[in-house]
Amino acid sequence: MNSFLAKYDNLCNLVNDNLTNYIKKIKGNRENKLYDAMEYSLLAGGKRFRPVLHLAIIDMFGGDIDRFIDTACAIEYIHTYSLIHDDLPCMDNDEFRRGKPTNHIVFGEDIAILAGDGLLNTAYEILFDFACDNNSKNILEGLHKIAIFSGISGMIAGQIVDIESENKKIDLDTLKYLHYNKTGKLILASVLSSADFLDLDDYSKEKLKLYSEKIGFAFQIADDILDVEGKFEDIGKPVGSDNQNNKSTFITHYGLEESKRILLDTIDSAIEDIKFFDNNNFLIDLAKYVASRNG
Ligand code: GRG
Repeated sequence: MNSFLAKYDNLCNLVNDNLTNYIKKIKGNRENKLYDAMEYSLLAGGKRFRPVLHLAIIDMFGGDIDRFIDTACAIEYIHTYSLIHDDLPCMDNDEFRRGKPTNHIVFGEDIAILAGDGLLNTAYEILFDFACDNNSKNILEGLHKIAIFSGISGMIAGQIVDIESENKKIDLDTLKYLHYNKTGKLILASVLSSADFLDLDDYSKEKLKLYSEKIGFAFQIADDILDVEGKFEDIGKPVGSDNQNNKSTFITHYGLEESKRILLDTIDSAIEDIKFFDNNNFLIDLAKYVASRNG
């Protein structure tokens, strides 16, 4: 295994090992369908891309990753809640996610809504615990960014445009706005919260912002390409769902080959941004991974 994959695995395992600690503590030995549903989606797989990115930034600047494992897990809770709600019959009505039946298929719609709500609220319990133990202005600013970028000025703002764009051909600016918010903002939050936690200077934060915006854009183009060219075993959901749901995507706007070119150009540009920093190998390889991932 090359050193990038070994390090990715390491960070990923750290997240996986700690992911359900908080729920287990509350659940104790009681049977509880809500906690089961929350755990089901958390442990159904997933690349852990956002928490890995969060910890990788901490590591690149010499921070102590163990100190930030809880904030990394909280980001994955927010991501997982968004997937559960996005899959609901009233939203995208998807039956598979991460290679397994979606939460509402297994637990029913009522429990799935509560499992999503539960994950979102638990994320904030974790973040507030962290704030109580680390009460300084830069830490609170980082936590604030996670809230803003996953909220109505971020991921939820993208989701509403997505819903309102169903069965419509939308223009490129709207498509970019949608994905900048829906997909990009939580990726941005994962990076910029780390930058705040480490109290980096403004110029470094600006460079990291450029890097993560490009990574978020590339992540979505790759997602659109995989929806055309991927395999169920790798992407964990049926191929061709965007087409079936009549969605505007980067492929419907640019075509497949041009989308691939834009993806590679975007990654090259993100790499230029991160080269500004020392100790940047992992973040360079992470950018390349976004372009070459098959799931
Ligand atoms: C319901 C408020 C609310 C928001 C939902 C993020 C989102 C908004 C929906 C997810 C649907 C989707 C397919 C988005 C496109 C890109 C994306 C975020 C894919 C899923 O993330 P991955 O590839 O998934 O990191 P894993 O399973 O690896 O965690």
